[in-house]
Amino acid sequence: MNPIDLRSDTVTRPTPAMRQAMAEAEVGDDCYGEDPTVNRLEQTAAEIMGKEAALFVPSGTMGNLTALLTHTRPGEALLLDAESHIYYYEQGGLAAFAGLLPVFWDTPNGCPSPDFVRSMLHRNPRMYPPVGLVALENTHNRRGGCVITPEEIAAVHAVTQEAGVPLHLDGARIFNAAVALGIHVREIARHVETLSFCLSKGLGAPVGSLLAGPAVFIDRARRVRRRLGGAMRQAGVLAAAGLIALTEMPKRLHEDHENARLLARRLAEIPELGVQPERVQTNILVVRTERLGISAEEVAARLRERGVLVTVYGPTTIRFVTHHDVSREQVLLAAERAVALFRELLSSRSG
Ligand code: TLP
Repeated sequence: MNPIDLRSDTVTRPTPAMRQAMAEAEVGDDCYGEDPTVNRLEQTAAEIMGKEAALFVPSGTMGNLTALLTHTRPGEALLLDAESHIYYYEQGGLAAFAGLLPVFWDTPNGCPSPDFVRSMLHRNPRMYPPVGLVALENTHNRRGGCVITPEEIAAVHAVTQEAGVPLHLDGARIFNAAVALGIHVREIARHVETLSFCLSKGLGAPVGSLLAGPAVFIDRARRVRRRLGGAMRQAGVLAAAGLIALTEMPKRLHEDHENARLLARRLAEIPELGVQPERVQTNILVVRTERLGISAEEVAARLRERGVLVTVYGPTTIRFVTHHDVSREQVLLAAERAVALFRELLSSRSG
């Protein structure tokens, strides 16, 4: 019996259409700018995001790191959310490679107040390192896939623009945000100078992310990507899958959101978990496990024994993510198994 894999939307396999497009892709050496499929992917991505240009990179991590290195200089401060992916999960690249000092806000949906940003951008330069970049994340991974609205981003952008500091968006799941808000991704992207976004998460491509922004920025980012070893050759085989991800897959993301909400409703039958289904906006559900009486690691191990895979997100939190490769039936089955396990754990505690 195959386990129901809810660890991440990164676990999806390429669809048959993607595999066929990969097999048939027209390719060339992208370091000479001669891969027609990569060029088409970059142009399509730029158009969709309403930016002048885009750059194909192997991962979301490299997209973010390339943005940091292109926008900033060592010793500057990077202003970002305390729970952001750039800080938590990118192996300290901001410090190790970009020499940046992280300075945080900490808000429920990961979006700072414009006043806070203004105060940080106008600190005494004789005392504090200058802020070289402000970075947002939408949807927000560690905060449970929540969404920031274009209005919230625009309010922050007004402040960063006034101070002449660029605003970058880690939009790994920007399509999930747009679907949840019922708007075009461009409506989100227009309020930031640059953004990275992933083809390999909810959109189902096997590999690849894009960094989009002004043409002069992308020219410089292309050299940074090369420095990082991220310049590829006949990458059209990957871009071919990416084009399908970008153009075909966003329209089904609402199914993942509905499934996550369904899962949350089932788990909410156990009040000890504190799940609030109405707060599930996209395809991510973070659940607190402290009242189950065992560690999150153990909860994940026990779920695995029952054929449900989740990610441990902290000592007392686990994460479920819905995606293209799990059906509604599988999500309901996973919920049923999880509820049964949690009930057993609670009754053995009270008994
Ligand atoms: N996130 C992964 C893990 O690294 C946690 C996941 O399973 O969710 N930004 C955000 C918001 C992300 O969630 C991720 C991946 C990335 C960037 C990095 O993308 P990759 O894995 O392609 O480097």
